[in-house]
Amino acid sequence: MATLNVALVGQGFMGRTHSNAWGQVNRFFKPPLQAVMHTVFGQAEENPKLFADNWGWKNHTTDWESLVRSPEIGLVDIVTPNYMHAPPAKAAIAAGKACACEKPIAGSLSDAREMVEAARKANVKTFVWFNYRRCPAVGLAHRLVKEGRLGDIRHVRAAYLQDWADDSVPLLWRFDKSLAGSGAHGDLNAHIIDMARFVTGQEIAEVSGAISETFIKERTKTSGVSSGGIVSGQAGSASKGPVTVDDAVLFLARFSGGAVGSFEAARQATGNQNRNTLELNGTKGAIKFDFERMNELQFYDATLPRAVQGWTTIMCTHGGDHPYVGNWWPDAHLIGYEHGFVNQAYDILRVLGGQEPTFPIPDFNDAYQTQRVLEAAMIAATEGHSVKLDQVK
Ligand code: NAI
Ligand code: SOE
Repeated sequence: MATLNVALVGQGFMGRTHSNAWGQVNRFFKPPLQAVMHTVFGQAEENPKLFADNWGWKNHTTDWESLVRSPEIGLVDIVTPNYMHAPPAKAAIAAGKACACEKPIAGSLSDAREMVEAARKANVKTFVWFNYRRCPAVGLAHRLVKEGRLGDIRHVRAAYLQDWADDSVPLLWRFDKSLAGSGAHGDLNAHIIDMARFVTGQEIAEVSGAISETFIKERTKTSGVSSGGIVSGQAGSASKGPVTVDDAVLFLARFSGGAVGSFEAARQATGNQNRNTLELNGTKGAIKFDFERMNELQFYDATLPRAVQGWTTIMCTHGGDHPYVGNWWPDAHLIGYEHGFVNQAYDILRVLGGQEPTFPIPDFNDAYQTQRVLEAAMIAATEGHSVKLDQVK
């Protein structure tokens, strides 16, 4: 069986999910290439040896620059903070490697553009981990829209609401514009912009009515490295520093196919812990997805006689009918957060092995389209006017 040597750059929260994905994918799927967990990079103080031993990486290093150029590596997978996506990605691409990168593709539109350009010139395959596309319920929503079951899409209602960022949380990299690019916007709106593009099959053509707010203006400084979660183990100190990103960004959008939509990303939306939702209303039907109930898709079939129209809850856990789940457990045995990443690892291996992915998988250019929407919304929020996407390059 042909193999692919994978290098992982970073070992924090996403380092753990991606390690789990590369470790599971060969067992649950039959990819055309078998993933080999070749080498993980971590910073010295993170103890990369311990991480490698725990997750099954054959080797570990504290030198990412040599790793991403190593002739032994076939795919470089990047799970560092947003400002640190472009440097390893460009180095890997220049060395002719396929490259997978966490979302948002970059902290800035210019970094994203350079990454796209580098990949185009080198003609290498690239991937971005918009993992919610790989939830079976989201895949089913994409399929229903494509089959015309919703008719013409009129409304898109997307919100990604979390509530972890109260004032006890210290000044993580996620609150620093120079490291993250933006706050909830790039972190969460990036996901729902991508999901909306994926499920509707439409591009966002214009953004307006944008609002950005930072409720907590300073936080206690922190030192040390990621403990593998978002905030756990990150103690603050006595001194404070400024928060330079948003806590919440909301905006409206017009889609290329005529739909209108709203987007909301928030980190202090008390009561919503990881509530990533998408609702579409079409001329023939509607769907609702909520990641807090990720195994379910709500479907409303408006072609049925009025007397029996109503929301149907579909449990997307049937192998013959729903994507990916047939490779996991017997029908109706639920899956969770980590499975989306394994499903994506499978589709990456399919593409690199010359096969079609289960569903379209975002490459750097695709993720750049999402980054343009993020940028348009920031311009709209800052300058107070609508922005047409063809003005944002
Ligand atoms: P984290 O802080 O837990 O881990 C970051 C890793 O990068 C650590 O190993 C750290 O040592 C390393 N790192 C930091 N600065 C570095 C530098 N200058 N040079 C080399 N290595 C450096 O961060 P987390 O949560 O894993 O996020 C990483 C990326 O994954 C971000 O782009 C984030 O937006 C994305 N993410 C995506 C998620 C998804 O659902 N797809 C979920 C969480 C994060
Ligand atoms: C924190 O907001 C976070 O981990 C994001 O970084 C991820 O992208 C999202 O999927 C879950 O929440």
